[in-house]
Amino acid sequence: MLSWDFQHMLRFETAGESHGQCLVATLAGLPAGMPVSVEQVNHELWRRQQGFGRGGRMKIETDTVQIVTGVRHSQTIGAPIAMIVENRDWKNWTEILPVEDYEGSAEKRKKLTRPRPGHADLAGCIKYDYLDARYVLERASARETTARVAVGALAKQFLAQFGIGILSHVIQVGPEKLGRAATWEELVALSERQDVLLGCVDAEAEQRMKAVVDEAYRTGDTIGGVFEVVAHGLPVGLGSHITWDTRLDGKLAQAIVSIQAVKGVEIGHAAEGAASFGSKVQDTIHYAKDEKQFHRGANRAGGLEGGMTNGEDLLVRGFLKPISTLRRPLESVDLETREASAAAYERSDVAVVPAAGVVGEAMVAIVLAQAFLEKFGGDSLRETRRNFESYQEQVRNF
Ligand code: EPS
Repeated sequence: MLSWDFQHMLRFETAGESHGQCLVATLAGLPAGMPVSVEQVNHELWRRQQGFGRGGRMKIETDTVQIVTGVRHSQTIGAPIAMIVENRDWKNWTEILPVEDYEGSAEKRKKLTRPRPGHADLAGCIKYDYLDARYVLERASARETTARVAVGALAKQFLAQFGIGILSHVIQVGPEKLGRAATWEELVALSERQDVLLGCVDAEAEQRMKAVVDEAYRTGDTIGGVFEVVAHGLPVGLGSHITWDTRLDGKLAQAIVSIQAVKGVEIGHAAEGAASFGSKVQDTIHYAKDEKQFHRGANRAGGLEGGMTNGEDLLVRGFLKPISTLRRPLESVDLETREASAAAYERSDVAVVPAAGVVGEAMVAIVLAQAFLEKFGGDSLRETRRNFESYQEQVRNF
């Protein structure tokens, strides 16, 4: 069976454990001649590390990419791109998680035998037949999202060639909500902020959100929330209504829900729409004869109709459950003794909503770059551009 990714011109894969030597990503299918900025990749990696609520690990790591293949003289050459991000923490784990086993390694292991409710620990142990969740949690960890963000940063650079931008913001932490829409300009300003705090465009709402994270810190708990990814400047017609697996909304949903701790996805104002009458939900259609352009009365659909982009901003939300590693652990069972036992505690984050938003941007960028290349193709960026411009002319003359 072909994996979903194999149907695509643009394919990526990640490898790496949370406390292993490094994270690795490969990306195949970007056209040749695309300018690549390593600095911009590193900036995205930096953004993913920010936010109030992150744990001690982020003080150890300063994620920096090494692009080792597929880019020469700051341009893609059409060959697969391989990237490495080193784990600085690895130096503390060389004896705990060695590649080659050694005499006496058993005493050095950091076994995790009390699975954390909500984590991959228990199901992973049963499935892979371990009594130690270490190997499961090492790969299940959201550390893996570093590699996704590196891939997404290249997808973003590709889309930027066509005037498409992708950003995110936090619209809810625990029960505290932003409660209004954000403009693209606000998102740009937010993305340039050095002090990310909770990644919310509204200072007052952000303080309310911070109070919730403070409470989680105080009580040894964790807290989730909602991020919104916005893609701006999209052409009409990425994705298609013709078959279930070409619908872009389905692909975006998979991409977002595949992010660690994300349990739900919303396109546009889906939840509100389900509770309203159709007359209050659909975005009315208008036409400016002078500009020869269609426009819409609102964007509650989140830029997608019939599984296709409709030219409005794409709005995709990810719903994060609270992190499953709690300082005040929940009830669990020891895998070795089968006795009731408090779940294991490992150093962890308390809230990660802004960071998850940056990962969401990366996943949306990858899906959009895939859809874009499916529609316009091209072995070189020049060829992709020619195809894109010819289609844009068709749209202008429609
Ligand atoms: C994570 C546990 C923490 C997080 C980690 C995800 O790592 P550690 O066990 O090393 O403290 O910080 O996230 C990252 C390392 C990262 O880069 O986002 C987990 O168990 O999922």
